Amino acid sequence: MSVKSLNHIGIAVRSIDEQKAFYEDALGLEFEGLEDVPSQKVRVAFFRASNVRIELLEATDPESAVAKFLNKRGEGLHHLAFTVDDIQSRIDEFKQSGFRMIDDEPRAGSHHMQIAFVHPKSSFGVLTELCEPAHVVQPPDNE
Ligand code: CMX
Repeated sequence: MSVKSLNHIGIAVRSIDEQKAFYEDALGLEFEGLEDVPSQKVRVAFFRASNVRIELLEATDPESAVAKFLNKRGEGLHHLAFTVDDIQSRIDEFKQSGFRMIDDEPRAGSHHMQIAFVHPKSSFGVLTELCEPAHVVQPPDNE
């Protein structure tokens, strides 16, 4: 069981608009765009820092995980996301090793990725996301 790389760092924010200039202008990171992720009830903004993305998470529903987090803990670091291959097998391995998964099966995340979370109580206070990027299907040579 091993992850491939750090994919992104999730940060819970009350307003993407208020924080965008900090990441884009003050830190000078490349702004990659905005995306709604209905399955997670969030709107996300992406900034590229070399091989890692910073993902700002804004709640789109007061009952969402991010809204609850903001109410309880305020703005700040929300999760670390690691790239994996074959996410279902990784989920099963984490469970077999005794870790508590929030998701027994992958869900749809941003950038067409399949994602699953390890419960922060099981991963020593750090909400940990496994994500498997969408695989681009190459057309046959003769198309
Ligand atoms: N990091 C660390 N600890 C966290 C946490 C986080 N992001 N979110 C909650 N916790 C802690 C809480 O503080 C609480 O601890 P205490 O009992 O010591 O106070 C404990 O976890 C349980 O939290 P809770 O408030 O009782 O439970 P919630 O209903 O808020 O659920 C969690 C917490 C992690 C299960 C839920 O947020 C979840 O399912 N998260 C996964 C999905 C998600 O976060 N989606 C948003 C990102 C989407 C994306 O990246 O696309």
